[in-house]
Amino acid sequence: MQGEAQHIRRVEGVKRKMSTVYRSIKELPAEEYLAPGHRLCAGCTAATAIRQILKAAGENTVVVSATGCVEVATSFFPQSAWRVPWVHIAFENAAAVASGIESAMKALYRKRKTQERINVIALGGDGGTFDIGLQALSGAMERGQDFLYICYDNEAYMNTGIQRSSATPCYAATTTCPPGKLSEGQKTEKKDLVAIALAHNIPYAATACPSYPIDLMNKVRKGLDVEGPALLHVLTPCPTGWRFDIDLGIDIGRLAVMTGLWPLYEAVNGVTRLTVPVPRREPVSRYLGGQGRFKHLKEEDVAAIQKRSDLLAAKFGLGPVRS
Ligand SMILES: Cc1ncc(C[n+]2csc(CCOP(=O)(O)OP(=O)(O)O)c2C)c(N)n1
Ligand code: SF4
Ligand SMILES: [Mg+2]
Repeated sequence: MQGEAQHIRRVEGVKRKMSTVYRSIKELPAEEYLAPGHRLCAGCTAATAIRQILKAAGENTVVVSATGCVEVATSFFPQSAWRVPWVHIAFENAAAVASGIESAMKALYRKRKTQERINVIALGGDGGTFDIGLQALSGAMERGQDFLYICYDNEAYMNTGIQRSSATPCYAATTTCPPGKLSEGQKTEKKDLVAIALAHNIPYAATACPSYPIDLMNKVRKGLDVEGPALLHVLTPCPTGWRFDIDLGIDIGRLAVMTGLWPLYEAVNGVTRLTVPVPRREPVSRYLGGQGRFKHLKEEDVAAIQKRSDLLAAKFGLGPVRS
């Protein structure tokens, strides 16, 4: 009952303001807030995701960045690729620092020392979110901080050499779960980050992928416009760690969605809705076969992953597998 009461309180606090809704690529802002010349790998879809996120957020935005590929490769001293105010903090405290900024701005506004209402975005990789940053994120969501937390998920600790995280999917090879005689790669299932966020009764949480830019950017707008905490979980295929050709990242992201392994959905005030329909699923073998990290899989491993897609399809209302 206490949880329900808290949820109702949050829902009543949701801003009534309508978000900007982008319908086509032509409507997207031309401004670029991630400068070229950063040092992310060629073909890195995390870079594509950050471009899309910043376009949707606009210039009135502060980004708080946990360490990881995006942070180290965009802030090589004395340069920075960020054209919005940007703070680098430690691995574990992105949500805590974002909370401080949001509270300080709120206090300045209340005391009439500023008229500015800024977007506060905390950004972390899967290691910085699923593992080491989860406590700070949980605290910020529980306190009801008005910010958007974005996890860009390349499914391992890429920046330090492709070590597994609790977002690495079952059976994937990383340097700390290499396949061999005694191992078939990652042994555990990926945590459900959106479910964890929703267990905090937050008003908005969603999945996204830069292969679907309009969907991603509309979700950024909604996450920023809602009052209270919002979370966006973005799958960002990584050519270096997943071992595929650098021109294939967007296709791999599309296949993650079209195989049903990465359903695109949003939960608004506790009501979940699929945002990109999948009337016919592709078999998961198409997604797995394009990536070196799955090349050791046996037939039964692929079947187990197909089963996972079937469960997700039943949960989110995706179509049957294309024959
Ligand atoms: C407390 C702490 N432990 C370890 C590190 C080293 N470290 C820096 S980035 C990183 C990996 C980050 O992984 P993830 O959050 O998934 O981001 P990615 O590199 O994959 O983009 C690690 C382990 C650190 N900076 N601080
Ligand atoms: S290792 Fe992967 S996530 Fe990191 S910069 Fe390279 S492609 Fe991007
Ligand atoms: Mg990572």
